[in-house]
Amino acid sequence: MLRNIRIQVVTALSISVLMLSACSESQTKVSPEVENTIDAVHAKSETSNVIKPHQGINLQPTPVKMERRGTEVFISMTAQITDIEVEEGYTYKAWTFNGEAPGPLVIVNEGDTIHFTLENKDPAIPHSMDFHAVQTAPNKSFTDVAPNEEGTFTYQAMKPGVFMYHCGTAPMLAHIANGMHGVIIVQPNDGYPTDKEVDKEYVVIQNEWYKYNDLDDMTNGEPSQVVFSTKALHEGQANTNGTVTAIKNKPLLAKVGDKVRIYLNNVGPNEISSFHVVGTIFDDVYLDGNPENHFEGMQTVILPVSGGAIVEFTVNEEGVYPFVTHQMNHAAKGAVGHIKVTVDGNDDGQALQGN
Ligand SMILES: [Cu+2]
Repeated sequence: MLRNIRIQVVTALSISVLMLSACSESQTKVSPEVENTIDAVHAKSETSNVIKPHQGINLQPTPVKMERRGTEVFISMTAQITDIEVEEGYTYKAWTFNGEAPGPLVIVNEGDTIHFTLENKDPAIPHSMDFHAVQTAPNKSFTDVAPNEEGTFTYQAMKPGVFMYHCGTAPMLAHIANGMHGVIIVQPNDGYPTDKEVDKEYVVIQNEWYKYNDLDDMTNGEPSQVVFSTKALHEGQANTNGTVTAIKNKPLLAKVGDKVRIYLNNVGPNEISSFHVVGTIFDDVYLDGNPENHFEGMQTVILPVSGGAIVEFTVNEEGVYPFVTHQMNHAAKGAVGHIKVTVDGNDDGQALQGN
């Protein structure tokens, strides 16, 4: 038993060191060609590929408005142009919901009626909202809202889960890849069978970025960054954008012996995710976040684009547990985060290994 544990520890450490070195190499030892590309992309984002009406616009993030009256939920969000740091020193003039990319976390209950208002603060192009959490005719409920106008739509969230939302305006790929995506959680009325076992819970979202507003690269190219972000589910948790170092610099925290739950979604727009937490096996998994889709003992969970899951695992030993998409080329482009496990569950302030 002890021997097995030791093998697991050594394996976890060596894999994490490998990944950390791969990741830090991609961030610190950038070749001149890549540097030039980044400069070119950056320059482009400031000039040619920023459509004229967006030049000079950088709206501050706007809090989501949400009001509940029984099972009627009134949600107001904005479409707005806001600068998002994608990687240190590289800012992307993103098309966003509420000035975040991925957009703000939305949480409703199974059976709620959602009255959703989109305020389009973009002076130039229409935007829209497609909630995967609802069943409705898209040509009536997910329609475009014109620049400087508002649209209100009503639908019900009848199935529990961890769903993607995104702008559905054409060309949809450009709207999603430029930052208009996010997650809506529909909480099951009867909860999950493992609710009572869970000590800590977090939300993690994967997305990827391409050359600025370059539909050809978004269609035919490879992502320049693949990233994780986290959205605060409880007070005191970090709320980050899809930035290469976001979760690397702000690890998720847990205490020795905790069962950790992560609500996951991969908002793409193009690449699948193979979500794995180094040094653990998932005790419980709910694919798409539906309590009926209960799996046990999984090492890696595949998330199709727009797919969600809840993963739960127990951390029995103090240390740093990296999480990755196990598609290593994507981990090397940024999709690495960390869970720091300490005796008391607080950050001990020590630098993460390899940083
Ligand atoms: Cu849009």
